[in-house]
Amino acid sequence: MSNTETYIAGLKLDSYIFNASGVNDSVLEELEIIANSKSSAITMKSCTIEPRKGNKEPRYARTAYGSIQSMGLPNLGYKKYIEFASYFKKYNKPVIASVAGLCIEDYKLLVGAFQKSDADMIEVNISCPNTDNSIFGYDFEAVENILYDISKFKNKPLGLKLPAYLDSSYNKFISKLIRKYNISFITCINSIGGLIINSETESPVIKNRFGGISGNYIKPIALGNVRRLYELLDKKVSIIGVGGISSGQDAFEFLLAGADAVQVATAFEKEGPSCFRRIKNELEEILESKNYKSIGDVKGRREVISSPSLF
Ligand code: RRO
Repeated sequence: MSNTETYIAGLKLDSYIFNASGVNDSVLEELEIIANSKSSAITMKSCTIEPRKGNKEPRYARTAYGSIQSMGLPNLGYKKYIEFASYFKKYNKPVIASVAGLCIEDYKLLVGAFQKSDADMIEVNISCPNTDNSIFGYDFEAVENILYDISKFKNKPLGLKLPAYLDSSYNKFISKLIRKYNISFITCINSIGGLIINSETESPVIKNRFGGISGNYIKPIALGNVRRLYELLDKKVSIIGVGGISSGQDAFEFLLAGADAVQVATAFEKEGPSCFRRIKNELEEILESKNYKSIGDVKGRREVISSPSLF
């Protein structure tokens, strides 16, 4: 029997699959559903210093190949998520806090607060496509300022939720900063800004018109980012892949590309919490059919992807 246990930043996860920040994870009742599912961790909604209502509805739409949304960071404010981190300890799976600053200075307060909380890891979101700010992750000076401020706190693993980089030179820049500031894990990628138009109604499918595109549309871009960063970073930096994972086969492709675990967003919104068990089971079946006993067995085979002899 194969198993999909894995490690992120030294913390054990019972399976390779868990929820991505941003889908049905803003309030206690929603988080409780994730806690009771086969998601191997509980990732909470990215939070800001003050609570936010988010953007006008309709702000989420399922579409042919995934989804578009402009949620606009609706959240209860960081103090609530600090309470939730304590509450969810009893589930014995890692609780991941996600923080999103509206300006560079916010990150210091947010990360400092979660460093003193019961959260097990902190994902620092520098890639939200739906606020009035430009995406910090595309401004390397801003990223360096954020990292300088937050890397002073040393106790809990810190990760960066990255935007999609569409040119490898950007992967190189960000990997230098990740190494310089000893970031423990990265989550790549966030949704990618775009527009989806319904040709029947002749209008955009969400109120805000533009929004973050997720699901199948972005899977190859996510895989490319995971692989490039896997090749650029020390293997001590854990990589969480996200972007279009809705089956065990998708998860297996991310594993081959270099991801240590994957998060699920669009498929969770569409299918509900059963997706975590289903994708885990499908991944186990693939591993078994290929005679891999564990995630570690496949990791040893990853360099095959680098080899031109495959083609
Ligand atoms: O809340 C959002 O609009 C949102 C966030 Br914080 C994010 O990181 N990514 C995204 O697609 N939407």
